[in-house]
Amino acid sequence: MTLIDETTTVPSGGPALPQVRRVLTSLPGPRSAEVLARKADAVASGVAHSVPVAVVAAGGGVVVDADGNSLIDLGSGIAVTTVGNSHPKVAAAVAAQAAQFTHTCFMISPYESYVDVAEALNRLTPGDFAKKTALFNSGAEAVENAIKIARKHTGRQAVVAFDHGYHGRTNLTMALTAKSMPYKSGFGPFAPEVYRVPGSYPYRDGLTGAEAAKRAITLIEKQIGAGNLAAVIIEPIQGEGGFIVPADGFLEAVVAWCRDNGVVFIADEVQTGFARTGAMFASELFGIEPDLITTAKGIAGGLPLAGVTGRAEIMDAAHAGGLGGTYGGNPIACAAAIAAIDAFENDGLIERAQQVGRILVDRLNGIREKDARIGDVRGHGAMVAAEFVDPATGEPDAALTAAVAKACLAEGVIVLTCGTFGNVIRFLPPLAIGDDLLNEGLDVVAAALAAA
Ligand code: PLZ
Repeated sequence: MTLIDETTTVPSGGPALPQVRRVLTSLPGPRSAEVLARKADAVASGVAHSVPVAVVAAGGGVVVDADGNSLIDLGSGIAVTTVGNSHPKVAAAVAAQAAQFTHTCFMISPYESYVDVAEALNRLTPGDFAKKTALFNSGAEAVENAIKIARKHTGRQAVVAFDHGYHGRTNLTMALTAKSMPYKSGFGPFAPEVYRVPGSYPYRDGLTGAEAAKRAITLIEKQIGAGNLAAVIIEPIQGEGGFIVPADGFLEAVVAWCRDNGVVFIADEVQTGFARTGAMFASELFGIEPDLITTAKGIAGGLPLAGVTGRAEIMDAAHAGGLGGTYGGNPIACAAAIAAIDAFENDGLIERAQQVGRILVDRLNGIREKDARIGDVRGHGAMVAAEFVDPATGEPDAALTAAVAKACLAEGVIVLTCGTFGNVIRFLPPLAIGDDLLNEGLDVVAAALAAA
């Protein structure tokens, strides 16, 4: 049980929730346990959860449960609440829009806020060329539509995705996603004309960016044929697959090959977008200008919204009525996005992500230097991970990873795991977290590892 001075300051942009770690019960506490028992009866088992609490409030760097436990949030609901949960600007924009109108269907009668979001995405995404945007509800839906657009534009069908890639849970995006359990197993058949090639995983493949790109491009040319290929889709930093940062030069070489061969290069920035990596978009870190970029997660401070943004001539390939959906670009989600984008641009959140990243990398490298069970620390900005291995063999250690995450939670710190081999702990704190709370969370991680 930990009780910390409740007067700890609330970071700017965070709501007035005490910024403290406070564990009053074992988790789940009695109130949460009741809700989770009802969940087990009422909610399909396939919809699992990793943090066994029932949330009643969240903001700044904490998540508060029904028993009064206040947990340090190092996950942001998988990189969504980057501006902070219930950010005051987002909450006010949502309330105002909800009182004005909640829905018209943009395909029936348009409204200005959708256009505002499109203009902002066209302006903020990398590339000094004419762009257009279409809005959707989820990251997977954005990815599906990016592929539709690329196929229509090129008149070709094949799509290349990469080892360790994650793009969603719908049928086409399951096909694009690499990992079988839990995302695909038993859910086939999967969409055709999706091919997978190795990418760049410097810690495990030891290749330079140029070598890894050559390996991928040779396979594409020999096994698919450039003339059959509509699109290559990749996360600039792979998220669910293990926060894999490609070697320098890899992405540039793949982009150049796509351009030379009339293939649409799609950057899936659903997890990396919106200041998360210390740049507005991770593509900027690698100096690439994707033809299309998919966005979601951080875009609207927790409201469901996603986008496809890219070269106007590609985006306009789809005929009128070929893109859309009942809720895509819902007015409340758009109002939230305008408020969140205002925070990203005007509240110094890119700089904040860089500061958070320096703390994460310094602290984790400090632990790694004394403990060889951390094989690698990597990431950019507030998207950083530690990969856990058996020091003798370098083999992934998923059991240790799970034990550390579980011990952190028992001490009131939410950390998320990821990785094809389940041996990565990823750190994705909300940027509204204070340095004190972040450091306290990392103290807990260090203690959990030492005790494991
Ligand atoms: N593309 C790069 O990271 C979502 C999902 C985890 P949706 N990642 C977290 C899970 O177990 O479902 C994601 C992503 C990248 C696409 C998606 C899909 O976004 O909004 O979940 O559909």
